[in-house]
Amino acid sequence: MTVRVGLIGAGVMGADHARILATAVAGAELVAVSDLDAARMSKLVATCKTARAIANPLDLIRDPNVDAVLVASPDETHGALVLACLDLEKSVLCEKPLAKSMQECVKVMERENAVGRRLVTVGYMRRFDPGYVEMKRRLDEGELGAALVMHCVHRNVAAPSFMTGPMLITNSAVHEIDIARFVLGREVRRVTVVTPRKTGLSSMQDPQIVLLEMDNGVVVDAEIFVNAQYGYDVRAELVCEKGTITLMPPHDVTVRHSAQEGFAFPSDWRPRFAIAYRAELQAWVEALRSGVPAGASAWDGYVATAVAEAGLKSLASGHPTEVKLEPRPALYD
Ligand code: ISE
Repeated sequence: MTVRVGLIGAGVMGADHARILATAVAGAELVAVSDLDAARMSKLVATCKTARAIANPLDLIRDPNVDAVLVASPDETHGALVLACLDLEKSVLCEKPLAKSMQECVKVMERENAVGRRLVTVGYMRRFDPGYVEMKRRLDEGELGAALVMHCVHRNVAAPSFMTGPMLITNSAVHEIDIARFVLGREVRRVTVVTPRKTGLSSMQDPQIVLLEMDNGVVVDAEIFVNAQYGYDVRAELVCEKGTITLMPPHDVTVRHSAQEGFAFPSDWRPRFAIAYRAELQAWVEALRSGVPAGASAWDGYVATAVAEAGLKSLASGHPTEVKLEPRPALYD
């Protein structure tokens, strides 16, 4: 059976998902695209022979020819669209973050629990990146002993115009929060956001250092710098009792020329996480066919947003902030 996918959002990520679905994922077909920007929607539909335009996203969700929905619209629209999918018991892969507040994430979990089966996947694609997967595997293998510290770097070339200081946490650092939970298998108990000297190339507080204290004492430090200029650069090093695990730089070759040695950085996350995005979409399609969920759940989406909200409080107050989580519903065990 081919899964007929409806896509909401024809922006940067929506267009990339459409391209990956059309060229690199087996068992799925993009049948509909929705975007409030009619020109953008038509442009994407024109590149994809199998899809038609449906202006209203709720009509797309209701369309009987749409089996499953991919949400890649602006962050603040995610929660309502996921809830609309759950009302019709349709599976949905929602780009991060799951919703704009913890309360809205709780509503999503309540609605999914009322249905009684996992229908929501959150697009924390780093869980499918071979480097992070291997980091987790080597830690779990136990040879390096316990994890102690995780150092993370998250640098973008330049922030889009809609980005604000708090969005460094809710839109960018959420990836570090999710991947730290994934690799370490622990929850975050306290968050502290430290604000270094600001770059003069932007008016927002950039960079920010997000410190996560995990419930087993591991400390994660993540530098989030979204106007770093030189390239898209994501790094991670896990310091364990008997050694370290470091992500490899994401390039195939190093070039020596004119008395220099070097490699090119990608300009954004799409090439850097190309393998992860493809694997995430393929796993989602396979999960739809098999009924066995894969990837980040609504619970994971809720926790990332809850930790980010604690981070926002810390950013505002300058103090460490405790993370308080709801009990985890059995559906996510
Ligand atoms: C963007 O929305 C992403 O999800 C990227 O992975 C991240 O690196 C970037 O900072 C975000 O703005």
